[in-house]
Amino acid sequence: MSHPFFGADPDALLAEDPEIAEVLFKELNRQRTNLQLIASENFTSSAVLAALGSTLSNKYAEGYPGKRYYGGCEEVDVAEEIGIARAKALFGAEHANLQPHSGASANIAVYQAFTKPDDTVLAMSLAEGGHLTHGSKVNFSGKWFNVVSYGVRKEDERIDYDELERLAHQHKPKMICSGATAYPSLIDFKRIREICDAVGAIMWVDAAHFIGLVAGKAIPSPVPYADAVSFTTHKVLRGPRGGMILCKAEHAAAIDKSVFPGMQGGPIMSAVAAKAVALKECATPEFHSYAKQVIINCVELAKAMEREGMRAVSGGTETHLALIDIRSTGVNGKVADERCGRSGITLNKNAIPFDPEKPSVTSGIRVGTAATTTQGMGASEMGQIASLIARAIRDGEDEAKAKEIQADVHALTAKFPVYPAPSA
Ligand code: DSN
Repeated sequence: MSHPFFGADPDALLAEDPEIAEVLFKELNRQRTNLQLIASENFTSSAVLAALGSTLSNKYAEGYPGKRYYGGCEEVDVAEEIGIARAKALFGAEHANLQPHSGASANIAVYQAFTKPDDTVLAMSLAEGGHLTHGSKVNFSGKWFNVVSYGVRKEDERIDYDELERLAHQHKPKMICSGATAYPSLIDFKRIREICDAVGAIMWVDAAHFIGLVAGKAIPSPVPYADAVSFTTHKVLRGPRGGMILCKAEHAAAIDKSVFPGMQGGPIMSAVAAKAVALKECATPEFHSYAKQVIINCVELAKAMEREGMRAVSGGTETHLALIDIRSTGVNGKVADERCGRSGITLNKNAIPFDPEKPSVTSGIRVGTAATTTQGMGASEMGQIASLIARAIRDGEDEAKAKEIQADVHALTAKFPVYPAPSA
């Protein structure tokens, strides 16, 4: 292939739709110049973006490789087969399904494969770090299932495994879910497997946040223990926006049927191909070093936030994210989020365990190091980032001071450019 032209042409977009081209231009500029600290975001490679913006987007491919409901799937079949093989090899999984459009879609498929409406499911409370799809009352999971929640201990803000075990014996859930969106510590999957076995529950791990660290061999894997592991592909894993499910061979047919035709129609084959590209990148020594550095950076960032007078929930982090209790600043999470945004720092307000504030206000912020580590930042930059966040929380209401902080943010990010500079 000497002419790597796959159909996507920026010049065509510029000529045909300058309004949308301008959005793309400005978003690239925002990502290059501001600090990206949202723990669930990252910068994919240009190779992943090329697969995503390709003609594979045009193809209907309902079904699975070799068993499609449409003709002309011979090329996309190859992409999906390569992706499945890479996922199985990378994670040592018995089966992989790359078709879920998102993490929530993957989770719906897991519920449907293993449970029926009104069944009891044990999952981590959203207020203490879980996810909407783990039983929130405003989500299908909380509406259709009897979800019993477990949480963290007050004294150390780590999962209360004894409570989890007690609840499992009391409620006899059909399925136990572990995994969270705002939990900085490692999860004891062996202990959860033992609890599942004792009560005959399916063990489901929603690994969306940390699967990239598992892929990079930086933290222990849930795959040997779990019946099914669902996740998004765009967080530390650094793939395209989308979902994926790994499972034991005995559950392969149930999971595949649950994804299609149970929950989705045609897969987005450009996203499936882009997932395959990301999985290849994850198997490299460079990605392994990256995953380890993400954690080193986050540990440093949490320590630096403590030096700035704020408290890291659970005493720090063992992963890619830290949850910071900012009550000492006298500013709530909502206001801190807004002040940081005004200062060129993108992060999110987040409830801390036993938060006295409403979920729309919160007493904390969540910070992650997936994106800044992709940029090449190291431990020494984490101190600067903590100081910029502290300045923004303190002074970001004042427009002139917010501009000063923004200028310092831009000076830092200019040293670590992501993607080639756009030419206007
Ligand atoms: N929205 C994601 C997060 O930020 O953690 C979870 O789905």
